[in-house]
Amino acid sequence: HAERTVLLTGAAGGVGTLMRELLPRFGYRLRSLDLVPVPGAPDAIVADLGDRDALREAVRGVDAVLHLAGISLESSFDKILRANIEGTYNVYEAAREAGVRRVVFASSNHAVGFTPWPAPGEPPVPVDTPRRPDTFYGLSKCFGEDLAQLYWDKHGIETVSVRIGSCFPEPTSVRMLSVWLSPADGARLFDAALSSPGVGHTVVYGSSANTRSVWDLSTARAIGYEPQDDSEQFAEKLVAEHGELDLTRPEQARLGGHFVTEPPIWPH
Ligand code: 15L
Repeated sequence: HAERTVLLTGAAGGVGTLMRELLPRFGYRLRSLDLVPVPGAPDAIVADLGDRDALREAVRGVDAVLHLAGISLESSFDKILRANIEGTYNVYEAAREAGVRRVVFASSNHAVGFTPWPAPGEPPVPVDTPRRPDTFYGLSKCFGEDLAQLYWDKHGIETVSVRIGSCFPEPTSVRMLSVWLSPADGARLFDAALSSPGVGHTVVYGSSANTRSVWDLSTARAIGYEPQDDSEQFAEKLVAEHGELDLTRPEQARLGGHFVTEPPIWPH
C-alpha cells in the first residue's frame, strides 16, 4: 500500500519505542507523540493527552492513529482516569473532528485478567469472553474498547482493539511463554490492524504463535495477522528457573497473572 501517515501516541514507551523502529519497514510514516521527549525523534510532539488543542494539531492529516499512550500498569484511579480514560476519549474526539477513519487501540489482556487460566486441555479464551478486568488499569482498557465500539457505531471510525499480551524483546516469566508478543509479530499485527479493510470494531488478542498460547487468535488471523514467532525457544531456561505455572496460586491462576493480586494504589 502507499505510504500512510500514522500518529503514534506513547512513542517513548516500551511498545512505542519498539514500533518506531519496526513499523516504518511496513511503509508507514510515523508522527510521534508522547508526554516526554522521544529519544532519537527531535520532531516528536511533546504533549499530554489532556491537551486537546495539541491533539487536534497532532491528528491533522494523518490516515490513522496507533494509540499506545497511557499508564501501562496499575495505578491510582485518579491517574488512570486522566491518562487512560479521559486521554483515550480526547484521542477519539480529535480523530472524529479531523475525519480520521482508523484507530488501533492498545487494549490489554488485563481487560479480561480475572478470567481463569485455561487448565490443560481446556479451549483457549475467546475474545467475547465476559470482561473481567483485574485492575483499574484493566478497567480503563474495557472503557477504551467500549469507546471504540461507540465511535464505530455512531461515527463510523473503525478500530482494532488489540489486547496485547507481553510485548518485550524476550519473555521473562513462565506466564509470558503463553502471552508473549514478539516485537516483530507486534509490528505484523499492528500493520494488519492499520491496513485490513472493513474491520468495524474488532477485538483481537495480541500474542505470537506460542506453543503454550492460552487465547484464541482467530480474530487476529481474520484481519490478516500471521504470527511468525514462538516463545518455546525460551521455555527450558524459564521453566528450569521458575518451575511450571501453579494454578493453585492466586497470582498464577488467572489470565492477568500478578495484576490480579496487585493492590490498588490509592491517591495520597
Ligand atoms: C500489560 O498490559 C502491561 O502494560 C505490560 O507491562 C505487561 O505487564 C503485560 O500487560 C502483561 O500482561 O504481561
